Amino acid sequence: MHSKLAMTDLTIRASDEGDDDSGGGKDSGDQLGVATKTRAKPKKPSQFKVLMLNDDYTPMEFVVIVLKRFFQMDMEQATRVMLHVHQRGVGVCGIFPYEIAETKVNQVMDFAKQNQHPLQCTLEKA
Ligand code: TYC
Repeated sequence: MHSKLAMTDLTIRASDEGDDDSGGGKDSGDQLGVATKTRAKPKKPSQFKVLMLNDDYTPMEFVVIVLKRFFQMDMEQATRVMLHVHQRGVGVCGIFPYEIAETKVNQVMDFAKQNQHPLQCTLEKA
């Protein structure tokens, strides 16, 4: 993950003034007392798990279709995750930034509703 770094606040460094380079580096102050600190690290976007919940009515085949269609799983992965959810009650479909996770939950819920299955899908902070 890369983040934009940070010399946006027009900091003045010793080297910009034709001064010596007293070995300070860009984050140490200099003798003129000019602010030379770079901005604190931007936070990386937080991640969210997309969870699939078990129920008694949604066909196993439908859950496999969902996992293949919306989470790019192959038949083997999708079957393994579906069986895990069937046996344990809940399972992780994937981990994504918030907006992508939310979109996937909505896509799954819409697709289940269109097909009249009670399948439930939700988000949880990773
Ligand atoms: N328990 C369902 C059945 O026996 C299958 C199922 C698996 C449903 C996973 C939902 O998220 C689910 N038909």
